[in-house]
Amino acid sequence: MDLDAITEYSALHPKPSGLILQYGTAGFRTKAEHLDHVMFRMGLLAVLRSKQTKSTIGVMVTASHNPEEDNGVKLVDPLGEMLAPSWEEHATCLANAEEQDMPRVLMDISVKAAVNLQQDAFIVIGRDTRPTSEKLSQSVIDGVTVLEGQFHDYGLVTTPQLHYMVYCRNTSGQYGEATLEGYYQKLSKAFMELTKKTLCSEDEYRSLKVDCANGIGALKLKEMEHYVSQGLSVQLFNDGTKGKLNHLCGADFVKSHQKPPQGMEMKSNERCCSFDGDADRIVYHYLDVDGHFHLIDGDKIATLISSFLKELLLEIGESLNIGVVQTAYANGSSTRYLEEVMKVPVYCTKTGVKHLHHKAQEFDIGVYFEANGHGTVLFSKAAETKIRQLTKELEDERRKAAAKMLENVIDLFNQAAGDAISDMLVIEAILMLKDLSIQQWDALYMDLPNRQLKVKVADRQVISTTDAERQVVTPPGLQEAINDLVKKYKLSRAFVRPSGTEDVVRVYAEADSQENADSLARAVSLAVFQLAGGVGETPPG
Ligand code: G16
Repeated sequence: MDLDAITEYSALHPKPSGLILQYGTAGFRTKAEHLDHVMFRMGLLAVLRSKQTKSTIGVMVTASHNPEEDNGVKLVDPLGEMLAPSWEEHATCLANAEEQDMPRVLMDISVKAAVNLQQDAFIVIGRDTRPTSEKLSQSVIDGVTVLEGQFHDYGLVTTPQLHYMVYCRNTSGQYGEATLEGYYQKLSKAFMELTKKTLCSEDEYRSLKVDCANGIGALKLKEMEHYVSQGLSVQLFNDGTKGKLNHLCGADFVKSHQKPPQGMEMKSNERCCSFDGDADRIVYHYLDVDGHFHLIDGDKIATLISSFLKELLLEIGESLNIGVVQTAYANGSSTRYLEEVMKVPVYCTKTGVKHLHHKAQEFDIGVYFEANGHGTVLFSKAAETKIRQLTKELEDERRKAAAKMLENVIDLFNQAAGDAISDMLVIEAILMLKDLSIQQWDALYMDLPNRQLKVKVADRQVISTTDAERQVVTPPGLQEAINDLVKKYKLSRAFVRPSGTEDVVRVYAEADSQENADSLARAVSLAVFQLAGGVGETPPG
């Protein structure tokens, strides 16, 4: 390792002294102007990780659902999954080392992680459409090159597309071809195969309005459109030509405000969906004949998908185990429906797809979705092999057709990461195949009214939690206060947790009516403000 060169180049990407950042829920996220040194250092770290794993590592420059002024970076591990927890710690140490200490910290990491510095390294880089992303990804490249890593810059891609590229490269193309063309071909082939025999030829099932959050999803859907146009026509809104990224639109806005996105023409009963800024989340929505807005979030997506998968398995006559993984944000009605009506085991993990992904790997078929629309389905290697074998061996036509369908479903899901484009195609295929309208899907169960709020505190790390974030440990007294408030409402539940992507504490409440959910959320926000060092305006309570 050429420490002099590292020191020299690092000086071109200086760390603002005293700035401390944490590798959070989805990497580093903060105002873009504070991130140049982090990008350079993540370029360095990616090279070490690549040498250690003897694999291609991904670096994605994005702040996903955050405002346009923010940016962020996360590393993608060999099978397209999120960075291993021990390396998250290395990332935090390296990002926070003061300028003069940085080369030594880098050396320490390479010793601790037993990195063979002679090994070659290969890094793939992607970025979203934020105005700051191009320059920041150049800083990543600077970090990679000073450690003599090789790289390929994919430029503008969705986050899940970059995860896909990493997975493809590390499986020698077995998972797919590591190009955008390869991604579009793989998904569209599976989608067209799945839907070609659908009896429903009505136009209503074939067109979909997509709110692209003024982000990268719009560019990539435009590129993909012609591959699937015989099966689905998509009409794009908030495609980035006028509006600001994630502003009053996109999956995060729609889910947290429970409102239609601005800039989208919605007629009653039309099927609409929203992506987030880097197209790894999707939620569906529609207006009913009375003009009321209905949100179909990640919980209902998980329900639709798992019931379809269960039906297919029944038809094939295979008893592979299915598990659904959620977080504390999952609506109580969804968990009840999955467990009591569908008889599917449900597990709760901490927020962050890395936790859900990990849990979902324990099943033959692991369905994971956060309520915010971030999720996918994982098939174990054994399950995948079994299903592919059955498509060849089965003689009974119905069973064989069901096995083929399941094989296409495997290919249609992005098994490296939650992916709005891939999830959208799976959902559209299921709705076509089951001849379901969006209203029928929505009617599977009634969500409990809920509300999410944010509270500003001086230091959000004063809040620590346990029990998959459903209980507060510190500061003392806060959990007791929440318990007392929850007791005042029927069918109620509330929890708070520090965000890992924004400088806020998140508050979630649900209850028997919207008025009660709102009132409980406000009361809990006030308790957080009073007991956890709130700053700025006191919440109304
Ligand atoms: C990221 C994570 C998600 C998480 C969300 C909010 O989403 O990938 O798993 O639910 O942040 O996290 P927090 O509540 O900790 O701020 P995205 O779409 O922004 O990458």
